[in-house]
Amino acid sequence: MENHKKALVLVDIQNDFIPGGALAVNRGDEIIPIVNMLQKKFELIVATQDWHPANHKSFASNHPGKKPGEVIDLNGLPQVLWPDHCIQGSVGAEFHKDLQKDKWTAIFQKGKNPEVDSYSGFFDNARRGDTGLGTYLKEKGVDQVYICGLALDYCVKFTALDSKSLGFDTVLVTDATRAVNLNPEDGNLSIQELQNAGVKTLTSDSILNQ
Ligand code: VGL
Ligand code: ZN
Repeated sequence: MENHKKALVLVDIQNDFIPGGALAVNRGDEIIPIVNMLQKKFELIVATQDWHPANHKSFASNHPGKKPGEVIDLNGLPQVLWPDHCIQGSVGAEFHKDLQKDKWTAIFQKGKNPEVDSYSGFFDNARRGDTGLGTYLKEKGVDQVYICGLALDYCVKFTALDSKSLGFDTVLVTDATRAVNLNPEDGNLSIQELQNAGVKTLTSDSILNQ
């Protein structure tokens, strides 16, 4: 086995992305027991948290006449409009109650600037704001980043792409994520896009059995 320093990054496993939540990801709850088992295999675990002010411009409600799912131009970037979700301090923004949290060493919040969305746990969508996650992992000597969470076609995908671009050997745990699938193939296309970018894909059983 190679001598890697590994980290597990848990992306946005928050109530609003779980069935019953404001931006529910179909079968998003199914990843919770898998993620909890995965956590037993890692010494370094961090989480990201979507954390929006109520006036965030990714919310359709802040654009009169617009509906969730429509795409607008937001300060020069295409922006999918979402239902209000993960509002700072709300129950929807809390991590799922069954998610094990005791081993986490840091939480990186994102999406705080109302003028730009932030799918990646590293940078905002304009790649200007930086959560500090990349510096944190480098300071810990991490070279291999395992990624799971919600949602595959948005925050998980962009977190994995940024991880790879920052030079981390990056692994997506394919059964520990679920997609929004605004278009039914978005999840599958995301996996292809990640593989094309050099992100590796593994299922949890291969990690749990090693
Ligand atoms: C997410 C849409 C909007 C995600 C966050 O966590 O994938 N998706 N905000
Ligand atoms: Zn969001």
